[in-house]
Amino acid sequence: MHSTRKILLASLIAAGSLSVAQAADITIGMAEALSGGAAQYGHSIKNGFELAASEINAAGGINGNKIKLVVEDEQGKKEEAINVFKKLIFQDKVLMIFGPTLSNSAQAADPIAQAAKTVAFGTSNTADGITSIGNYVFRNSVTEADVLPVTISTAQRKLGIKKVAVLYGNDDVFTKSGYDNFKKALADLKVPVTATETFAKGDVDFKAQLTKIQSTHPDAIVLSALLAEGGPIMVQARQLGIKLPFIGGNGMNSVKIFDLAPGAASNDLWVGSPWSIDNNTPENTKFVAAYKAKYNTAPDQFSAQSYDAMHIAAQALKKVKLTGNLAADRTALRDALPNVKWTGATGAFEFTQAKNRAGKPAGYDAKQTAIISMTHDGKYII
Ligand code: 1QQ
Repeated sequence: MHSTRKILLASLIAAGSLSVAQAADITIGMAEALSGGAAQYGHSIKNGFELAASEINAAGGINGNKIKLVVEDEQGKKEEAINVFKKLIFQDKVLMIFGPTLSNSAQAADPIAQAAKTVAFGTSNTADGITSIGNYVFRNSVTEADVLPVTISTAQRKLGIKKVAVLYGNDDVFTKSGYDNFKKALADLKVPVTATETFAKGDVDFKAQLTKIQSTHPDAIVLSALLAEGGPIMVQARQLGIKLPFIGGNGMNSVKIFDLAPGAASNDLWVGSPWSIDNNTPENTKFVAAYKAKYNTAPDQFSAQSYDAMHIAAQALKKVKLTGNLAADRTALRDALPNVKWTGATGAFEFTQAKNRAGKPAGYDAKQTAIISMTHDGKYII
């Protein structure tokens, strides 16, 4: 009996209808920026995924199958994100992909996943329109459109700002979308803008823009930037004697700013956040303790969102009866994901359906009751 079964299994494998790897492991791709300027975010994101996967595997995996992560560095570049997505989808034959890190890369690479009917799940993509790409595109990152109006109204209340200057990167999908949403929030809340200045990826000298801003006497500088430029911008502002508060978006919501703009340079930076280390729910307390034990450093919102995303995917996977037919399994996972409800480190979570540009149902956005908090000199204020 035993040997007959073995022969049957062997012949099925030979016929290509069953693969040993699929029976034993659930292979998930992770495409994040692990080198270059955006690696400041990518490593936190990777840590969150790996922590959650190790917890899930230690608890027996998904219906007995272990999660296996295939990790790729997309370098924070859209061309590289496309390459890595192709490798994961067609060569590694992953069930789904987490990533990429930047919205700029997601806008380029997610259409590859959509065309291959493979889930692309972003945990840090906050620009408008990412999930409009299609119905295999998901994210649990709370968008700039959701967060920035709260950031501005909180800054009005706590800082008493009456007028602001705006500085943003005009060649990146995220920084541009952040600008659009800041502009709208400022108009809605009737906060006049004294000056609007721009910069580009890779710029290193921001003194001309900052000097112009300074001459218009704003109460704060609204900044839509990634850390690679946002750090030097804060340093140079302080060198010019500009002591104004900075109000940032998701790109500035990282403790890495305290390394890039050391000491007093990063004082008075205010951001809205979907997560706070000080939120002491049972789920977050467990996450923070497990993260510190594994990595010997504190988590940030990027690792909190990737940690939750892995658990969200695991909930969907538990509902999927894997058949070994990759195309069918990828689609079954896509169909299961929208129904997941999960309370994790970032709070209660569910998805809401996005629309594509023609107004038809497309991918899925986080519908999260965000904990809006603000970092200020390294401390969160809830
Ligand atoms: C985006 C972002 C960045 C800050 C991710 C690291 O929010 O590109 O959408």
